[in-house]
Amino acid sequence: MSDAAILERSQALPQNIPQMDFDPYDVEVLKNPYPYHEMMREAGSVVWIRKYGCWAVTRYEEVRTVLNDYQTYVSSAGVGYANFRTEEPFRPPSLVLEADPPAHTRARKPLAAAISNKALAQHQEEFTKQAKVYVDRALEMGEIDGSRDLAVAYPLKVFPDAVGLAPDGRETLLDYGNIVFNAIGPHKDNAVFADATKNAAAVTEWIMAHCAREALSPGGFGMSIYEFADRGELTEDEAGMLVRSLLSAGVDTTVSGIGNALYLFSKNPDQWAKLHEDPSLTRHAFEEAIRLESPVQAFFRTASKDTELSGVKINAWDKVMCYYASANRDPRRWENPDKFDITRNAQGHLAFGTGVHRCVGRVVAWVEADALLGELARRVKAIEPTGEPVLRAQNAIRVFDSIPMRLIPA
Ligand code: OVV
Repeated sequence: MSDAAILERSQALPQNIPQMDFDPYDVEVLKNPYPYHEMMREAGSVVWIRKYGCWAVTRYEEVRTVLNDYQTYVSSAGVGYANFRTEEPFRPPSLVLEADPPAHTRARKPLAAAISNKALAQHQEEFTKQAKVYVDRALEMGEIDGSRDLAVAYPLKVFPDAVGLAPDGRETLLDYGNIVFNAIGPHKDNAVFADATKNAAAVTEWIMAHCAREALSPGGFGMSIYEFADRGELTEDEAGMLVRSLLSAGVDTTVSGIGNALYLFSKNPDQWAKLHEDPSLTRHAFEEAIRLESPVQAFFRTASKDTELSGVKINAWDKVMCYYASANRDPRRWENPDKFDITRNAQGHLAFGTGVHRCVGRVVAWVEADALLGELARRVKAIEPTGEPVLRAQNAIRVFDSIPMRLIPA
């Protein structure tokens, strides 16, 4: 939509629909989003974002409703602000993320098989061993950057290893993830997106080369996707595209989840004391951490027809921004929602989404978090902040580039 068309549409909306004037992609908002989430939640069940001419849902109930109705709210027009109906997609669409059933169902199956519990069990020992290596190193250093030395270093070792990639050039995975997730936001007049995509051509070329069969070692998640091609269930190109999905979705998300957990623990020493006392709470604590500091803050859906959502008329092909991070702090759903409490039951949080698109890789995230945070829980008595954490301005992901901390050994 042109700016003029957006203005016209905004002016024509019924009086009772809350219209938001702030820019969700302003750097200041990205760095301090929660007051804006609260403002939207309190304004109404569905709000209109004037700057972009799209809807936003921020309450738990409406986010769930939209995500669970994949026929009305489709992913095939893109899960970012860009509308694939009227705009050329930024990259060839993902076969899973940017697809609807039945194509989505068919594409998801090989991904789910590649990272099934059985497949993961074969890598479990290595994930555990590497957690010891990285925690040993961190304890030796004493003062560390929780982001660089743990939240980035560990996933960037174990995940590409499990996929079957060679060790060289892995930082490119971070650059690519940063491109893909920033592309969820607006592309026009957006400095964050422009900055992330400066080297997009070279980064994309590296990624696509590493999605090829020749780049993948036997026994990894990547090669097991190519086994579907061997059986004629996927074309060679489709297999490559699904490996691209692994590489797109598998790194930044876990880097963020683990880092956000470390950040929360550094700010809440009583919660770390609890975890140290009972490391069997690790999984529970990780779920609570990603409820409160959700790696993916929001994805979009697109209305496939005229519809109504909580009494608000949505037009066919309108974009709807679904705020997982806000649903996860909705006081209508959570008691004391802004409190980090590792003993609370965080089940039902929407950090992995819900419905047919619910994160297919969450098992990998759990294995990584269990291994690394579990090892820390056993061996670290206290985590002390030694400086201010630095948040990255990112259009979709909440991630710290730096979390200075001191680890006190048990
Ligand atoms: C969940 C997710 C995020 C980013 C990319 C993809 C999936 C993909 O399939 O490429």
